[in-house]
Amino acid sequence: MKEINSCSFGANLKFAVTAAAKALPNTPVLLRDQPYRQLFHQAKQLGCDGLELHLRTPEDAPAEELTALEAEFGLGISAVATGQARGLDHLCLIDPDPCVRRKAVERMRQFIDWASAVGCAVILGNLRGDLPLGAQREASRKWLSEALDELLPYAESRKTTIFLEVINRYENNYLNTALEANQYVASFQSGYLKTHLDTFHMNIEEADMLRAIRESGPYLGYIHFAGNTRRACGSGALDFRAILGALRDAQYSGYITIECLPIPDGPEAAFASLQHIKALLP
Ligand code: LER
Ligand code: MN
Repeated sequence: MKEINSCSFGANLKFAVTAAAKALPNTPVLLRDQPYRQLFHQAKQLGCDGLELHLRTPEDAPAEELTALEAEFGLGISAVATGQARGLDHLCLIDPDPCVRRKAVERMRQFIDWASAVGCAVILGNLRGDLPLGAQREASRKWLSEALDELLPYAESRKTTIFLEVINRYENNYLNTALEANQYVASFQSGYLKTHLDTFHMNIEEADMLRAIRESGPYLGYIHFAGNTRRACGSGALDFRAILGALRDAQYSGYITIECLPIPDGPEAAFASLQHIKALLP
């Protein structure tokens, strides 16, 4: 395992912000409702290394246009977030209707193709759906595993990683802790499935957030930062110096993506968050 000392830890980290040309209301998307060029411009002005794009479908963002913008602005796309496919198209990988499950898998394949073209990862969060009560509960778990059994070789063939986001119980009713997600990720034995943590969700679910981050080390692919109230980092009770220390201990070297609510507005919340976090870097 490669060694990361405190100096190279800070230097290796990259920062991104959440962005969408069409954002859903009340979602933690900071740069929103503008053409892609303007989203890139704003991310650059904020001093980011990249942005995380939230899409309903890859058809809404031609890959050639986005790769050209990445080159022009010298920014990366950290990941594509897929939750809009559930929110707007009601797709779900464990829907009782096999046609809906098939459409959800196909949408994930399209996202993988798109991510492979622009050089980013694919986030699997709300698209995994909620487990029902009763008899279909175990079948639903199996459907998620079957979907991943199909998607992971495809992702591997496209050299594209899937980030499984750990979400709090009020938004998704399973895979709510880092330990559950890490064990689930490990069961697939694929280098293309990684755990994705989010400080807002962890603050609700983890008895010891710092320990959970440290113990996620080998599985951790990605992390969202927000304050405990989901407002800007530094505005609440979370100790981001300690969180950065835990990420260093976990030998994390990926993106830190700011995903908080756009309060008072997106660029201001992003700026305050980045300023707070960067000042704490070793
Ligand atoms: C998405 O990254 C997330 O954290 C969810 O809470 C959004 O619904
Ligand atoms: Mn998140």
